[in-house]
Amino acid sequence: MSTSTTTATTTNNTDTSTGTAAGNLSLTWSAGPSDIAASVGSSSVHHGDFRDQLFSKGWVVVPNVIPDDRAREYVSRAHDFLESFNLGYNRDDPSTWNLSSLPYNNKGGLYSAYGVGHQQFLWDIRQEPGLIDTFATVWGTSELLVSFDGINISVPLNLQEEQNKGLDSPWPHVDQSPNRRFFHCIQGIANLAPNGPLDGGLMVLRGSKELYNECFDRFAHQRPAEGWTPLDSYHHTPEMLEWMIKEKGCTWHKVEAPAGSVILWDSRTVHYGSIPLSTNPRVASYVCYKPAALISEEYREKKKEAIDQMLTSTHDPVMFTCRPRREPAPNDPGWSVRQVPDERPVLSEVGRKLAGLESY
Ligand SMILES: O=C(O)CCC(=O)C(=O)O
Repeated sequence: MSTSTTTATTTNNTDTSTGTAAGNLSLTWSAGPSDIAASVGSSSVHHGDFRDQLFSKGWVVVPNVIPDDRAREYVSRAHDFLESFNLGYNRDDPSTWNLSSLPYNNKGGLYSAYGVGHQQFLWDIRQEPGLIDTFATVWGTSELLVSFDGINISVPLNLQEEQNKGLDSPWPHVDQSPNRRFFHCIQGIANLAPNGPLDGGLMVLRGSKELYNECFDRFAHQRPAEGWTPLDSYHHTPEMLEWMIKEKGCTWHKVEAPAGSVILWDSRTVHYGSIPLSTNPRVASYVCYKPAALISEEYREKKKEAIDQMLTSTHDPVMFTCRPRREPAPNDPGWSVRQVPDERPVLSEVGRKLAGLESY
């Protein structure tokens, strides 16, 4: 795969409104970072590889990125993580597969608490050469920074319990502020266990990326008085979804992926993670890499602080928020067990550069 270095171009591709600080989050929006992205994601350039589908349809599965034996090992270490809380979960005993035996998660298997983003096994996944190469191909540079994202370990639970708690409800969203009307980010899932049609996994709304700008123009009347959120996360209203599906012909698609593959998607593609309808646990870690040249000094410092404090972050590695260490939630039996990884992760030289601790 090509890992050549691209020089950033500086056209004036600015956001459509200025980001304001939301709560204690300060978002720096400058034209620079968007410019590099805008020069990369064009669907009119033919690459002859996975990028053609990624940039045209908005998602793609790239197989054989992580060797099988290591994918299996990561699955096992994910279950080690769940079992290490000693709340009753046992990977080999389906009678223990229930919410009360598991540490706190949301959407039926999404872990971001406990500083999980800095568990050694998640750092080992991020340092996988095949993953780095794949994102280097996307961006045209191997000088990348990586997110401190969490992991999805969706153990099939009692479906009735999941329905009662609303865990089976779709949560269609994009991970991009409606203010950014251009290609900005490619998200990734390192898919560690085989993922078939009934397994929990990524659902994408086919055709939604192309409608990204039109949707927010068409539904401008739904723009809140204070403006669209500056955060890179927007959950679509039922009217928007109905318009995309009924009027524009978009259809939901379950992305199937072999173990050791990476699923990539453009953050403008409407998506959500579905719970398993099979008996197979889903193990998938969220990974996102962007060129190191895109980060500001402010965010480079924030990366160092996040590592120092073992905080898990949102997906964009150069413009992110950290999930604060919080007070225990009522349904958080793991909180008193652990709030950060019991050991600090050991990073290779490559890992330290990806983390932003060392410069390229
Ligand atoms: O778990 C999934 O498949 C979806 C994850 C997701 O929505 C996200 O990372 O933004």
